[in-house]
Amino acid sequence: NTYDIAIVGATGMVGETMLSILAERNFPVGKLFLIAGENTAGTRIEYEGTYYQVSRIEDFDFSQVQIAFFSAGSAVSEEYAPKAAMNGCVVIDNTSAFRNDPDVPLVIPEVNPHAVAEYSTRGIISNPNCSTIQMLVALKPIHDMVKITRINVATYQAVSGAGKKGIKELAGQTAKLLNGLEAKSDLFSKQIAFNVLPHIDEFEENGYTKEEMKMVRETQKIFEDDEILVNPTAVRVPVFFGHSEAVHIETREPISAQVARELLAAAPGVSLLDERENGGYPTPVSEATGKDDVFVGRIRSDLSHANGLNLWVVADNVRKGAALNAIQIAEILINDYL
Ligand code: 2RA
Repeated sequence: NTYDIAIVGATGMVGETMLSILAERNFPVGKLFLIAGENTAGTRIEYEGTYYQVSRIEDFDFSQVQIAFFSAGSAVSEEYAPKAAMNGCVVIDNTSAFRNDPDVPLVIPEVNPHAVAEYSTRGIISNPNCSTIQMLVALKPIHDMVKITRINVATYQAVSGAGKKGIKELAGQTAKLLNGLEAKSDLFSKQIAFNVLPHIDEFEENGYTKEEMKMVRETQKIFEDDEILVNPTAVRVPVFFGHSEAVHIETREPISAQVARELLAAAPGVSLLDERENGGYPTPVSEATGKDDVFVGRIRSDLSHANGLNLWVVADNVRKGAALNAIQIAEILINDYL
């Protein structure tokens, strides 16, 4: 069995990564259609030895495909994903457009694979935000054992989360500054090179940013637990690939660092690097970039709280944070439902 696939946003960071992961995992691709906005339509892209012309979404008939991956921004998903689903294909959407829709499953294969069963309600499955995915892959085994009641998290997010433009801005500013030239900011609100910005996406009424509120809302939906309290601060840092997170949890039952370490060592999709010595912890550059796993280290009891535990969680935000997770959802879909 092969499956005819469309990738919307094929020339973007996530689209390109999805193509390479589809090949890496020998996904049974039948016909492949690459779709992008008008500014990159017409590009030719090679996949498994064949060249494909990127076409414009306005001209595309989604009844030609069984699965359509969307990663071209929320506006494109809002406009075209329902139409694509009406044409009989299953949409796996990487944007935030439908994540809070009760009729749209929000899936992390290592955490709530059963939720894929709801795909046919709207014909859309949402991929969670990258910062939510890596956090919940790490927290799932602990939550299952001792129930997490509260999560405090500070994120350190790579500029690739803002796409190719984010990478370009960090590289450009760094080069300019190292040559004693002025560095201006276009994409980010302030200089990102040699700096950190406590602001990702827009501000909401309550003073949190949309990026932070994604982690609150998505955690409650994916864990199917409206009581779990989440208190995020999302920060942009001058790193190209790989989001890091300082996670501080409170659990209903106490759990020791040692038990947490054992749980995580056996957890699907997790690589443990937790040695109390030089280099005994994961970083975006040395471990996560280009890899599929979520890396966890710095596990220690919270010295300020009886039922508290701290962990450091790092993952490639473009792979597990978006492209890989979406393809793992598609694998569940074709193995169990289509
Ligand atoms: C970011 N998570 O890092 C958001 C969207 N990818 O910018």
